[in-house]
Amino acid sequence: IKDPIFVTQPALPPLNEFVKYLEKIWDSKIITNNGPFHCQFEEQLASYLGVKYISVFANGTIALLTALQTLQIKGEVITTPFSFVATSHSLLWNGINPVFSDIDKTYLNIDPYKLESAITSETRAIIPVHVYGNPCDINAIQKIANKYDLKVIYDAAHAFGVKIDGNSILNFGDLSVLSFHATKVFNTIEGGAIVCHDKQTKERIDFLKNFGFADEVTVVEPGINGKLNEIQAAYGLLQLKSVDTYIAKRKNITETYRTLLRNIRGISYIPQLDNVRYAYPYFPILIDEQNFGMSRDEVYEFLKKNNIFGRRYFYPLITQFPNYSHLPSARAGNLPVAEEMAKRVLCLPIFPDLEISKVETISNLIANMT
Ligand code: T4K
Repeated sequence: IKDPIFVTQPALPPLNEFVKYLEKIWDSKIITNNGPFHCQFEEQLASYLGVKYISVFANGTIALLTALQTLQIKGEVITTPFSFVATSHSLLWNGINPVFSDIDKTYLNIDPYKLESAITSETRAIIPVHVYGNPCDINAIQKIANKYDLKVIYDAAHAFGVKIDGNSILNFGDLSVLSFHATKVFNTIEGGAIVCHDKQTKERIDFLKNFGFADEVTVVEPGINGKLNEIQAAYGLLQLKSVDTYIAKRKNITETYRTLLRNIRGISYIPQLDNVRYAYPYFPILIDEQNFGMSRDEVYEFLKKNNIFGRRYFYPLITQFPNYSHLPSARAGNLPVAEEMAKRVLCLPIFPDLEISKVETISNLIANMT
């Protein structure tokens, strides 16, 4: 392969269309602070996603921080070590103690059956992550949350457009947080959102993302600046028109990989459920060194030499970083499945403009590697 292929590449809206939106912004001189594009974007997003209330943000991390502020979470929060580090950083920034609980072997999401043993009298909430857009076991998690009176905030950074039995995954838990980063299925360059289920909470989130201002002279909370500007909101509106095409292309790539890598000893991937509508943000494979004959890192390096830049999301585990490694829940042996999966996983390139012939080349390379 001549030109490098990265794990992802953002899909961009048509430039001529974007210029038309820019002209409107230039004319109005409203460039941020809850402007017309921002309002329209929230409305259309809610309708596309099938959710009642959404508040868009400058990025997913500030949305996560604000979600915790919205519910005034303190004390301990249980989360997964198998995620992007922003998930647990949002806890440290809020002065909350993260408690890590292990993941399940099949979907690599937090394991509800192990979760209960991590609960203490200080636990206030759970932050599960729909890793790679695969839905968590939402019913089992909610049952535990109800039993112990805990809040559930889903890190849904990977779960844009995901539905279960036709219902948005974002309708579960108390809040869900999205990321619209350039590397995501739906991007506004940087961006994110919080989904909530009632008007009052939406209002509180909107205050919190605007310094806590309720009106010109009233500050009700120590809010932050989490606002998305008009240019990115306009870009987002254009992206919404194409997102179904992006998802269809990702689906085609996923199906090609699944077919071509199906019968390779030592390579497996995450199963799909019939009642889920996926958005295909990543294509992770799991490499079993004994059966495949090469370790995950050897495969990663081999592909790199061939100009194919996969990524080891999520290695290292969050619990291996210095801010977390000293925590009791990060101790060796507490998270055996996460530790094993972090050594085995490799995300292969997937993005709307990736040609199927390239997917075939990558799959053939893997098939003939050992
Ligand atoms: N929770 C979860 C579960 C998350 O995964 C994330 C973000 C968050 C929360 C936080 O949301 P945000 O605050 O980011 O909205 C990327 C992203 O920066 C990050 O958004 C994402 N998760 C994470 C999983 O991946 P890197 O360091 O891997 O990205 P980078 O810059 O190496 O990009 C990967 C490849 O994409 C590059 O090799 C080339 C290509 N690329 C990238 C960019 C930025 C492009 O072609 N064009 C581009 O503009 O973190």
